[in-house]
Amino acid sequence: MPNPGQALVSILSMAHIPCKVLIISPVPRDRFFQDERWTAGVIGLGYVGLPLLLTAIKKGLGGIGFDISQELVDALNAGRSHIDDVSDEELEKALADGVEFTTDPGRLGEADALFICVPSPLGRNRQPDLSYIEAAAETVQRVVRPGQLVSLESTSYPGTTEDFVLPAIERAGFKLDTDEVYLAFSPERVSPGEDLKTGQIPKVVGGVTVESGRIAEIAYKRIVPAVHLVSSARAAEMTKLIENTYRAVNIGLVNEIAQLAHELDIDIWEVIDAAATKPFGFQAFYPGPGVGGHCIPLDPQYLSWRAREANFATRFIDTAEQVNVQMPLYNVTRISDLLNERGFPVFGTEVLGVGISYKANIADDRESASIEVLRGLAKRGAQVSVLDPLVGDDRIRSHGFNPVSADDDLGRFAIAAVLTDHSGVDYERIAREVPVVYDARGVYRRLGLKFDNVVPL
Ligand code: SAJ
Repeated sequence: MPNPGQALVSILSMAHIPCKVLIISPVPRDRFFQDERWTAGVIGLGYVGLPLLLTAIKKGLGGIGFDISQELVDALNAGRSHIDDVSDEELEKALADGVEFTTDPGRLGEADALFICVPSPLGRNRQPDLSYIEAAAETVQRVVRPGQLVSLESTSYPGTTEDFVLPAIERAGFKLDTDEVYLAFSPERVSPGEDLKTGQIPKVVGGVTVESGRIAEIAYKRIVPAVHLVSSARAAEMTKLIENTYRAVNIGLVNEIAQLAHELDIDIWEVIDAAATKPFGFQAFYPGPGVGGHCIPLDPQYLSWRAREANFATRFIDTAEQVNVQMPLYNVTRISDLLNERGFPVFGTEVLGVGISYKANIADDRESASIEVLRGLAKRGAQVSVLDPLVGDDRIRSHGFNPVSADDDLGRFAIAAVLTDHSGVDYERIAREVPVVYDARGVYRRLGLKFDNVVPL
C-alpha cells in the first residue's frame, strides 16, 4: 500500500495538477533506496524490462510493471511469459510475491524508481527512432513525483536522457535533486541465450547530476551484484554503444578477412582457432551469414548518426556496417557457386537451411541474417526448406519457407546450408544424407566432424 503522500501525489499528477508539495520523506533518499523495501516501476515489459522487474522482486523489492499492450499484461497476470529468459514458473512465483502488471500508467506514481525499458529501433532510413522513449518520457511526466528515481535503460545515443527524459520531468514542474527527483541512464546488457542473466550482470550507471548518479548507484545495488558508477548519463550511454560497436566492428573485420582467406585458399576457422591460442591480446570473433538481432546491427547506427550531427565521420562503424550488411549476399553467392560446381541451377533446386534464428540456441529470429540468406536463394528460384528445432513451423512458414523436422528424409536436398548453429541438431546425419553441406558457422570443425562434402564459409 503506497504511503498517503505517494497516493496524494499520484492522484494530483494523474489530474495533471503540478504538485510542488515536497514529500519530505522521513528517510533520506539514499538511505531509503539502501535500506527500505521500495517499489520498482518498469515501463516496457519486453526482454529487458520483464527480467529486470522479476529480479527486483527476487531481491525482496516491490514491483509494478507497466506496458501499453493489454494482451501482454493480461498474459503476464495469467502467469504466461513471452520471454525465453523468463519461465512461467518464475512468473508465477513473482505474482505470488506481489508483482503487479498494469496498463494503467497512474500506478507508476506508487513506484519509487521508474526504469524505462522500451525499444530503441531504427527508422526507415536507419536513423534512430526514439518514438518509444518519447512516449515513455510522457508517461514519466504524468506520474513523476518527489522521491522518485527515473532511469533510462534503452540503448540510445549520448544525450538522449538529458534531451528527452529531463525535459519531461521539468515539464511536470520538478527540478532534479532539489525536488528529490533523480535521473540516470543505465544500459541494459541482456544477451538472449547468455548463461548470465539480468541479476548476475554488473550494471553501469551515470546520473544527469552527481546526486542522481549516487542515488541510482545505491538503488541498482539492491538489484544487481555490482554497479559501476560513471560521471554522467552521457558517459553511460556511450559505454553501451562502445560495447556493441566493438562487437559489430570486430565481426565486420573477421567477415572481411574470411572472404579474403577464401580467395587465398586459407581455412579461416583454422586460423581463428590458432590465433585464439594466444593467452592475451586476441578475442575470437567468427564470420557467418551476417549480423542479426536487435542490438549489434542497430546500436552502432545510433552512434554514427549522433556523430554525423557533430560533423564527425565514424569510418570504422560505417565500414563494418558495409561489410556486415553484405554478408548475406556473400553467402548466397557461395552457396550458388557450390550448386553450380555440381551442375545445379539455383532455380528450382531444393535447398535445406539449417537454423534461422539470429544466433545459436535461441528462438529469436529478429533481423536474422540467416533468413536473409535464404530469402536471397528463394529470390533466385530455389525451393527453400528449413530445419530449426527452436523456431516453430508456423514462424518458418511465415518467412515463406517449408519447415522440415529432424526425422524427415533429407535425400531430396541438393545442398544444406548451416546458417545458425544450434546445439542438438544431428549435423552428422545431414552430412551423410545431403550431397554437399555449406557450413557458414564452422560447426563441423568445432564438433570435430570430418566430412569431404562439408564446405566451410
Ligand atoms: N555474431 C557473429 N560472429 C561473432 C559473434 C556474433 O557473426 O563472433 C553474430 C551473431 O550470430 C548474431 C549477431 O552477431 O547474429 C549478434 O549476436 P551477439 O551475441 O553478438 O549479440 P546479441 O545481439 O545477442 O547481444 C548483444 C550483447 N552485447 C555484447 O555482448 C556487448 C548483449 O550483451 C547486449 O545486451 C545486447 O547485444 C543488447 O541488448 O544490446
